[in-house]
Amino acid sequence: MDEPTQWRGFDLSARRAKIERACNLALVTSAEDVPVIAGTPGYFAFASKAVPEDYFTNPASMVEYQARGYQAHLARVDDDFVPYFMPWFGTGVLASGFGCEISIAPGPGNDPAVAGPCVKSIADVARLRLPDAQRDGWMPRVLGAIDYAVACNDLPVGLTDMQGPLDTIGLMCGQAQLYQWMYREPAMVHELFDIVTTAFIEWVKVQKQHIGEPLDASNGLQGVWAPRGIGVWESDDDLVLVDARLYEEFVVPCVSRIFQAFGGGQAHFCGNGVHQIGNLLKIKGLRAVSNSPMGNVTAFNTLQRSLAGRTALWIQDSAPLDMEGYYASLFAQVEDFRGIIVQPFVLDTLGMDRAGGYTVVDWEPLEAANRLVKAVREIIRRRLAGEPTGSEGQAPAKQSVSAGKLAACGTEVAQSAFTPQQKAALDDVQDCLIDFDGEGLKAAIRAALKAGLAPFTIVTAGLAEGMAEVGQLYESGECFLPELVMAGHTMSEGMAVLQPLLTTGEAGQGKGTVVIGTVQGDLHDIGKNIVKTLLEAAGFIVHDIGIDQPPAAFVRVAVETHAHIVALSALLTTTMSNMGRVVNALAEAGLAGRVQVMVGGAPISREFADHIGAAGYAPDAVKAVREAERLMRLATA
Ligand code: B1M
Repeated sequence: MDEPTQWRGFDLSARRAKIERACNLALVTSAEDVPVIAGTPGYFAFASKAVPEDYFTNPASMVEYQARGYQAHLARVDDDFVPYFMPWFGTGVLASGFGCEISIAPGPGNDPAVAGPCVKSIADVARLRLPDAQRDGWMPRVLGAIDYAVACNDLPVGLTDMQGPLDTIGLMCGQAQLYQWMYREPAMVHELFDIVTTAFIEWVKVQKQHIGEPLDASNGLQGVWAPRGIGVWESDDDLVLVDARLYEEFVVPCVSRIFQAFGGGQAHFCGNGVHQIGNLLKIKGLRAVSNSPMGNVTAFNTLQRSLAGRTALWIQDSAPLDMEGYYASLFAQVEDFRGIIVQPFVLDTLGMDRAGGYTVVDWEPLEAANRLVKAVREIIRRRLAGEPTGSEGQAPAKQSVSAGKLAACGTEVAQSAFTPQQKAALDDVQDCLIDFDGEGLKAAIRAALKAGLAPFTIVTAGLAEGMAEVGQLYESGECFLPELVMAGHTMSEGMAVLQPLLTTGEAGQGKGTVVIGTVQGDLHDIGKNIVKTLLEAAGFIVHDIGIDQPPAAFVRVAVETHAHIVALSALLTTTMSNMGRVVNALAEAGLAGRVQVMVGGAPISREFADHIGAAGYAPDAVKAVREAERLMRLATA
């Protein structure tokens, strides 16, 4: 690759040399050695103000928009950014090649994403074929944009968004389904990982052919120019959701294959992945980790110390509101700055608060970027000089796992009320649930019935206690989403035996009809699906209306199903306000008071729920069941 030494009069070689030294883990002796790359509104539509309407349909529009932005950035921001054209078509391009539909919410500030799974059964897996990049899904759009940029613009061209095998398969199957298959159909899941990994590698090769770049280097990986030896990146966000054993078995070999095909690579994830550090270090060809600590300083410190001197670490948060305070606390314990690249995204409309959440900002991004670069360099300078960073005495940032423990849910039943035989039967019920042994659970429930226990007692003192134990393990970080999904699924199998035996009075306790969905503009559904699984497992009738749902859809299904509760999920700060619109629409339809609204999702808080007039709120799926039960008690009081 013949790399230009300058672009539109801006020097690129000094910037590249600095990034290369960091990626090669060169010693850091001055703050100037640490690359700081402040991605001002680069390629996302999310939280951007001025993305043109035809951004995703007209390659010229996308290329010109980015080129204008980078030129303004280079003229005003004193950082280490190396510009390149990012053919950005959202996070679902590879999944779309396998048949997933892509959806894009109307209006500015929205990026394309997968609208729903395309692999719904084991038979669908057998039918999967390697995508043809010239024909399938959104791949031709990416190639069209690359071809246009290569032919008609002077920007170097990089790779599109590269969701890795775990994320892509999660999008193709739906994470809840994938996690069950990991336990129940491991051979088939291995096949899936194999075909998606092959497709991933082929897809990168095709892009590189069109770009004209070597396999083992790149003009751009997620905002960063990459030197020889780092030819690819993969987004591995879902690693925070799964436990280390599943990740090692299914994912590590595939990412190793990918990185080895391109000389080495960068793995990206948002959030706390401390439990996967051992696995990350087992990935062959891992040259860099890109992580958004999202406010979790404790997890960042563990990650940083474990990677120091072994791989580069690109720190990729959304720009924090309190730039000085955030980076002071993030770097307060860093002893070794080798390999660190500070690479925040400075969005037009949103910044990160101290807890890692997002809030609306009113800053001029280029000015904010300069402030950020200055703050980061000053803090690193102080650390290297052994001076205080200024974070001393600040409240500790978010801890890695919630310290709160769940009280056992369900009706308290005095253990002494049971005979030894009944006690043993209930223990069996709990053990089978915790072992995800559906058949064993059904047998244990039958044994418990034979021992004279009432069906409702088996639910509360057996299943619910077992579920509470899994919930505690989840909350303390000892088990992860796949285990929560499996426990919920196993509980549903047990409930199928008990359901017909529950008398109306018993069944009425804590049960009801729920309409659940993700609000308009939001395509995240992993959390919503877990909440649904656990509500069903607890005996609620749940109507799932899916993702990106307008207020009218919630109202219509609530009326049709005589729902007691409408449950709303949102993961984006930009879509939270759509929850309030559902509350208003229900009131306009005359359902206020008759239907309780419950809200949840990472950016949602009790205060926000109160603010929009939602009666219920839960921070996680385990507590969502208890909150739904509380709302039912309110409704029947
Ligand atoms: Co997105 N994403 N994402 N993403 N994504 C986040 C949420 C983000 C925090 C990442 C980041 O910036 N660091 C950020 C949101 C920032 C903000 O606005 N606050 C973000 C962004 C910006 C985006 C895009 C805009 C990126 C882009 O394309 N520019 C884009 C938006 C697409 C769209 O929605 N229109 C996007 C896309 C995606 C993927 C498609 C790639 C994928 C979603 C796949 C899917 O859902 N099928 C994805 C993922 C996976 C994430 C992260 C990595 C994980 C989210 C998740 O599923 N967590 C996330 C970063 C992170 O958190 N590490 C990120 C696990 C899940 C179990 O937790 O959903 O919180 P959660 O659910 C919990 C509780 O919140 C609660 O219970 C659940 C279980 O305990 N809960 C409820 C949830 N709903 C509830 C309802 C209730 C009660 C409790 O009552 C009704």
